[in-house]
Order: sequence, then structure tokens, then C-alpha cells
Amino acid sequence: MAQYKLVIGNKAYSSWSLRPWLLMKQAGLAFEEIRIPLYQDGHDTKIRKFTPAGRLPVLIDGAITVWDSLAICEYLAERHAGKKLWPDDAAARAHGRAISAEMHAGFTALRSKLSMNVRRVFPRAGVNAEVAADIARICTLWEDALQRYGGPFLLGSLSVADAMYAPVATRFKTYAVALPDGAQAYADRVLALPAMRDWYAAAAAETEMLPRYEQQDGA
Ligand SMILES: N[C@@H](CCC(=O)N[C@@H](CS)C(=O)NCC(=O)O)C(=O)O
Repeated sequence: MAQYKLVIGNKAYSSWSLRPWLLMKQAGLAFEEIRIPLYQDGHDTKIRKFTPAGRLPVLIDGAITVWDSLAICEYLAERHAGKKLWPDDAAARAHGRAISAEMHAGFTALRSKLSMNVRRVFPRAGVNAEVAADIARICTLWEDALQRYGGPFLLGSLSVADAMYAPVATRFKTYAVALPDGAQAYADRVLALPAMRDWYAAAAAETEMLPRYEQQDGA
């Protein structure tokens, strides 16, 4: 039996769920996946059986429950030091934490206008001035990190920071956002990860359709 249980939402729509899921898959950490489809059939009651916070994802490690995507990634990085989910170099680690926190707490225009939907393509829909400013900041941040640490991922090898930005790469694809070359190459690398391909395939097989995420101008 797997040590971990990871409770997630719909793969088509749940950007926060993707982050720890991708990190665990790419790191080879075995887990049992529990999927709770969002916004239907008493989803709130089902989620609250795992966490009083009422939000997914949730990680269960025996008697320990960790909720919130970034807290889960940090917990796993600490528990599996050998997996190098953060770099050894203190400066790179601090930088990675800063850009991860920036994602976790910010980019609200991008997150609200360009909802994640890995099953659809809505070219350039929802890109107003605030969203364009978020996109510009993300591209600068990605290209700076790639240059500073030499790629192919933000801090060199795949880390928590890439997991935190993976749903952004899916949004850029869904909304056909034109990116500078370096940012586009990075997004393509993330989308080509074996675990990302598995996530897209599983999302395509899901049957739920949530109108709030199926609109051209985002939710
Ligand atoms: N900051 C949280 C956000 C979690 C979140 O908002 N999750 C959404 C799904 S992507 C959710 O559980 N929504 C359920 C609801 O709103 O009832 C994290 O990083 O995990």
C-alpha cells in the first residue's frame, strides 16, 4: 500500500491539484489518488472529510494531514531530501521559494481570467491589460531563472518551483498566449514531462463539464 494519499480535484480544471501531483509523479513518490470532482454532488462535504480548510489538494501521510499545494510541496521536499525537490544551494533555494510564493499569492488577474482547462483551446480569450501584465512578469521571471541557473528547469533540475508554475504553462497553451522564445521553450519542456502527458490524458477521459470553466473569457 502506498505511503501517501493525495486528494485532488478534476484534472481538467484543478490547477492547485496539479502542482503536488506533478511533483510526486516526477519524483517517483508513490501515492494513492483520491479524486473529488469539484462543484457537484456535495463536493464540499467530501473535501471537509479530509480537511477543515475545504480546499484541494490534501496530502495524507499516516496521521499527518497537509493541505495547500505549497505546504504539501514543502512537506515532501523536507521528507525526501534525497530527491532534491529544492536545490542544495541556499541562494537558489531562496530564489525558488520567492518565485513559488509569488505564484501562490499572486497573478490574480491571470488566475481569474484564464481559468485552467486542459481540455480546451480558447485562443487569446480573456487577455486584458492586467492579465498581460501578469504574463509579462511571469515570462521575465522564468527567463531570469533559466539564465541564472542554466536550465532546463527554473532552478536547474526540476523542483518545487516548476510544479508551482506548471498550471501556468497549461494556461498559456489553452489561451494560445504568444511568449518570448525562452519562455515558450520552457513551457514546452514542462508540458512534455511524462507526468504532464499523463495528466492531460486523464483529464481528457473525465466526463464532468463545469460551465464556469468552459467559457471563452474565463471564470
Ligand atoms: N491556496 C490553496 C488553494 C486551493 C484551492 O482553491 N483549491 C480549489 C480547487 S483548484 C478548491 O478546492 N475549491 C473547492 C471549493 O471552492 O469549494 C492551495 O494552494 O492549495
